[in-house]
Amino acid sequence: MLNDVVPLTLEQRSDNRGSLIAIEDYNLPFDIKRVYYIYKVMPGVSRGFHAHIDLKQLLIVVSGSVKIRCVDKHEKEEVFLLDSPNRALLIQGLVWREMFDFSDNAVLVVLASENYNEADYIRDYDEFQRIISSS
Ligand code: T46
Repeated sequence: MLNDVVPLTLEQRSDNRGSLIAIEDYNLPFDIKRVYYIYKVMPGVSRGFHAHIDLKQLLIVVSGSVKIRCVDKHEKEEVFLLDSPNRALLIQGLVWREMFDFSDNAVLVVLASENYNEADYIRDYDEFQRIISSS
């Protein structure tokens, strides 16, 4: 298991009309300050390639599928497949992430604990390694 990366199964309410999933802040280890979504990703394109200094996020693929490669502060690495709206990935520490293999209908929704702040990004892998080796 990686440090600070937790795959979650969300509770679905399904009946003969379909399914519904509700996410409320009491289900999360953070208050939601921002929501963004990524879609229409071109075939073969990868995104991410960064870590955050202080951000907690819940990633959910509400349509299609995406793979997410995470590297934790011990430089352990794992690839997670999000291929169902009831699967989510909680990322809450110094974790390098790369999203790839987006299916053509993929919609990745992200709930975040902080507003957008470019200064919170570590976009250089060498810098990420320096920070984790000194933390
Ligand atoms: C992450 C992964 C999963 C904004 O203006 N506001 C925002 O809230 C975000 C997230 C981005 N932007 C701007 C910054 C860039 O000009 O949108 C553009 C694309 O962002 P970026 O290249 O950072 O997108 P990804 O897909 O590489 O990474 C995003 C998040 O930035 C990141 O926090 O964890 O999704």
